[in-house]
Amino acid sequence: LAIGLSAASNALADKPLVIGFAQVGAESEWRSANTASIKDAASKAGVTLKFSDAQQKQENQIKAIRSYIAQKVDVIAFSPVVESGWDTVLKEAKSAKIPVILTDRAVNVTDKSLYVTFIGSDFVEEGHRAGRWLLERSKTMPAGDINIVELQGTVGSAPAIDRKAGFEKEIATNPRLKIIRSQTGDFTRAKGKEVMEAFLKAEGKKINVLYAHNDDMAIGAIQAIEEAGLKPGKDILVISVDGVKGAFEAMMAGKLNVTVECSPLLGPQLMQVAKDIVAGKAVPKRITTLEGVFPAEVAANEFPNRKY
Ligand code: GYE
Repeated sequence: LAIGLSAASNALADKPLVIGFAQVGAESEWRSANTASIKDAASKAGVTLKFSDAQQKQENQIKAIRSYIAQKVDVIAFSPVVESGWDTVLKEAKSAKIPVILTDRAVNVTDKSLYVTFIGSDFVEEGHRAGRWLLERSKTMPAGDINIVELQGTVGSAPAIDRKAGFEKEIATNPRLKIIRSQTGDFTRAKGKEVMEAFLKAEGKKINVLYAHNDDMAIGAIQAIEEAGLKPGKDILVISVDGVKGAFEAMMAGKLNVTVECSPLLGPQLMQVAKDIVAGKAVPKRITTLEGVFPAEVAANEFPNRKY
């Protein structure tokens, strides 16, 4: 590891580890589960956690990171709202010799030494999985175009960029599958509903499929579909990502067709990795979360096993 922690590591044996965590916000069920996982894991690991909520604004996250630098925390961890614009503040952390761990979302920096490791899902793969489910399903659908509307996550965020790219690449293998509208719903239920209303107004019954980058937007959109007098899950197939309880409930009600799992339970891994870094152990640059795909057919069986 390039980051110098030599003197610090001895003293740390008796002092609890202090981690400053800059969270994205509280925009979704996923995010609430992620926050709970981090807080819970910190207390179980005897870690002192300083926690801030950026309300989905990069400037708030930058401020929080600067305050953690000023407070000389042992480790800074954060889930970057968007991918770009982190070079300056990460350089400040590096000069202060505070190791940085990215959780959940990636950053776009040319100097990869600005963070130690990135723990989180493979969002491109999630997009592929969503696309693959639709490719299979399309075999049973009547001939002709299959018109898709897409609800994107937060503009410029890693999951929105990657889930879009993976899905597009996958469905490009079948020319019947066409994305006719695509807009951000900022990962929230309210925006998901609002944007779906606009899609329905513009395209009406032409819409065959909704692909939402997270469950919350899908759940908001399901309401819009019902209010328009259509049946979500039947008249319009609904595909989303995360696998939160609300998605399983929607699947059991027949309103959501499939959710691609993305685990928010990153807390225990984060605490372990932070301790390893401070102890001077080498950690992998990329730690990928393992996850599955849950179609509606298995929802009732899986529901009791869901942890978020
Ligand atoms: O899918 C969404 C949340 O970054 C993976 O952020 C996370 C995403 C998650 O708001 O629900």
